Amino acid sequence: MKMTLRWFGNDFDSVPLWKIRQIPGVEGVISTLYGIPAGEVWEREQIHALKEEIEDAGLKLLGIESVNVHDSIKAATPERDRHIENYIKTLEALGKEGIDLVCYNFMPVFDWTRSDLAKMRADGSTVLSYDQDEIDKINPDEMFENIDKKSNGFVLPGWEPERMAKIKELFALYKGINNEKLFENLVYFLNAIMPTCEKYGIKMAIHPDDPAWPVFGLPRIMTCKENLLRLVNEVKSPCNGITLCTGSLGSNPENDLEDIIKSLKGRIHFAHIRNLKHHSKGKFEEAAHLSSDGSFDMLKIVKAFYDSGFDGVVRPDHGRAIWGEVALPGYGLYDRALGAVYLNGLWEAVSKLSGEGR
Ligand SMILES: [Mn+2]
Repeated sequence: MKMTLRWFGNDFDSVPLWKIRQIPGVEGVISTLYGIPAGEVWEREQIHALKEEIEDAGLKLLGIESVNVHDSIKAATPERDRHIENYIKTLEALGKEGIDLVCYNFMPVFDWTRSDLAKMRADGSTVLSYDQDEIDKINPDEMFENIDKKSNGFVLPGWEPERMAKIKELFALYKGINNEKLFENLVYFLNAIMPTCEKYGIKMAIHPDDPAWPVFGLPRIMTCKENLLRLVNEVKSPCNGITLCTGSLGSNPENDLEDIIKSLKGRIHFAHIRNLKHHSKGKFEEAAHLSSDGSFDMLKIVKAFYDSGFDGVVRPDHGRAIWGEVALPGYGLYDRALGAVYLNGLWEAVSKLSGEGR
């Protein structure tokens, strides 16, 4: 297992690389060229510069999160093939730079959705939270305004202002697209890029939808075991795999995380491991990583990864805002560092107790 932290680059992240390097057990970062809009080609020189900057800080660039998929591909508009060609060019540039892991998602219009980015907890920390009743009361424009106002001045991944300016157009694009059609479009995209992924050994890792159910009437497909399995079976190349995000899949308490991890043995290319606290159906907040702070048994989750032979890249996911840190909501240094160390501790325990010490 390779422990990493997500890093958005010097221009966007409040956390410098040298601080990440001082977290015990963190080998590298997962990063992206954050300023490039979905659909544009990434130049090899830009990727090389990012890699060099990270390596100069004594870390490795262990994957990209994300290379975003253009809406024309998700909605199968006439421009999709041109955008797929661009995506392939980006993959080639990444492959030539030795990058072998790409996380992406296939959620229409919005990336992840939360109703509050700074819910106050009893101990004074704040967390991201979700309440379906709140979401039902607002329209997508208000949603964007809420998110934008509370983002501490940072640009949040998936909520870039230039995208949100076109929100009505984006909604119109998905008229008539149901879950089945969206799934077909995903398979079309994957079949088109797989030869390039195979050539360069790039593992594609789709991120589950967050939360794991339809929001604002838009279709959502990466929500449960059945659909994840359907995807890996439909596009059989080993380069087609999953980002197993426990927080996203676990937003629906009916998803049995251990069972999903075991069922996807060999096809999980990347893991986001975090905890959630469920309040009632459709209502949760993001807890600290520690099991007792939330609703998940983190030891059992880590053991399920270990037992299924997982040996890939891991990162803690959203953290609480603690100790007065001002950062991108969910992406401060302190709580994610605690998360990384805790997950490393669980992994060490599981691995040594198994007698293998892997
Ligand atoms: Mn995640």
